[in-house]
Amino acid sequence: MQSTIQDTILAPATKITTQAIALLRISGDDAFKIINQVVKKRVPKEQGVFYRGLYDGDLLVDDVVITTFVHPNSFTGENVVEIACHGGVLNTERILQLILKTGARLALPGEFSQRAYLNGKITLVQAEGINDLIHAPSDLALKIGVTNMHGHHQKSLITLRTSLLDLISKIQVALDYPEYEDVEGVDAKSLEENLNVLVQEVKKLLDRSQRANKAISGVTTIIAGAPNVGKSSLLNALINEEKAIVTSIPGTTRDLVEGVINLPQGTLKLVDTAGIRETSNDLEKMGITKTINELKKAELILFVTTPNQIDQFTNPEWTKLFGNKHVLFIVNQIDRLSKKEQAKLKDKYPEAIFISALNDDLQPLLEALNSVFRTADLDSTEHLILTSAHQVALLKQILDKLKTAKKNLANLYPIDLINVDLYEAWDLLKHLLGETQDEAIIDNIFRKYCLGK
Ligand SMILES: Nc1nc2c(ncn2[C@@H]2O[C@H](COP(=O)(O)OP(=O)(O)OP(=O)(O)O)[C@@H](O)[C@H]2O)c(=O)[nH]1
Ligand SMILES: [Mg+2]
Repeated sequence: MQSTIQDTILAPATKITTQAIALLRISGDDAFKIINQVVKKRVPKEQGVFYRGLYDGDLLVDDVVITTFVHPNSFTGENVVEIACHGGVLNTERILQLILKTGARLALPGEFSQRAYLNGKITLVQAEGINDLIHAPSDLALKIGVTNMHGHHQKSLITLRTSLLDLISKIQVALDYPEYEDVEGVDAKSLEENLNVLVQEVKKLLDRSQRANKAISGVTTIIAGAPNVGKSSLLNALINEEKAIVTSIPGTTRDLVEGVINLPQGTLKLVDTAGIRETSNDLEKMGITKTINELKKAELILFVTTPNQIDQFTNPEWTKLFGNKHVLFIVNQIDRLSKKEQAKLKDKYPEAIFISALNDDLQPLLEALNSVFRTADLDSTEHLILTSAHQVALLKQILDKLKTAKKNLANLYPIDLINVDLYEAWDLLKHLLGETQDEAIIDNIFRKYCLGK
């Protein structure tokens, strides 16, 4: 049977596992009708919390707490009934089956949010915010999620659209009434200025969103350096797991070893590599080739040395491998030095980060890594940041359209041609605001919103 928006839907809001309480949610016209088929004492159609026995025929299944919301005052905007039952795989499954038997169907991933959106309860940015909040791997993602969920910045998208519409109307005036050349704001110079402001705003929003998304999804971070400096020890210490083999034999690591670390300001996808040196060992050579290839993909490089090899920082053999990538210079094994020797070295190399992977003394590195992501605009909650790939793609297209319009204006193209691109940008902005009726697009957006993904 085809799923429709008229169906009353059901889904566990918590994972089905052994736990004290599990939560099942029912949403749709028939939510009250359905719950009243499995209780002896009626649940009234009003907002409230009710303690009831749940029955399959005459058989008591569980004692539950039922929370009710009446359309339109619920998350989805529909009648919603939430059942807090005793957790436990079998019990939750049995109640789920019982409710399905009485006429609800299992919700598709994200269908509750989709209904909330379709009923005007939340915007797309808010829906993404909820999703981000649930799946947040870092403080940064949490902050963006909760800010967007709250709808703080919807108005900045609306302002953007208003400015664009204003510009389009001015151009339209210039088109319709070419004789009114002196109408304020419709001369070529003002139009250019307005368009420039718009381009700058969209550029900033796109740049901010891309940086935030990179920080959330993970920056590819390569740990590189000569053999035996402690690269694998550093990977293990950072991810708090003995993942890579550590030995005192130079040339231990041959294959790439990967790990992920979530820092408050963002996530790093770490790759430990084979130490680079001249070698006649074929296996080691293969590892070194892998390292060099991996360095090309790096977004951040942790270049590890030791106190007695510190001059490698300026060795052109290394620096040419790094190109103009972001490199953090790390001096490992400082536990081998006295406090006095450490102080002297720190004075001499103020840009280096001194750590001991062996002793888990990594604080200076963790601070440096956090500040790699840290920029004032990501730090504050002042500005809108878009987090979904769909939104960022739309934003890119909008920027392209605005840039084309800008170029055409500068090249003195006919003004109606400029408006074509601006109209297209406006249309895309409507999509970004979620003002689309296209069911396939909406389905696509919401299907990824599911717990436990
Ligand atoms: N004293 C001291 N020893 C360390 C430290 N970090 C690593 N080591 C030791 O240095 C040796 C090499 O460590 P690894 O982590 O295997 O070094 P690597 O850079 O991965 O070496 P390759 O895989 O051969 O390139 C091991 O004996 C480690 O115990 C440190 O901070 N202090
Ligand atoms: Mg190693």
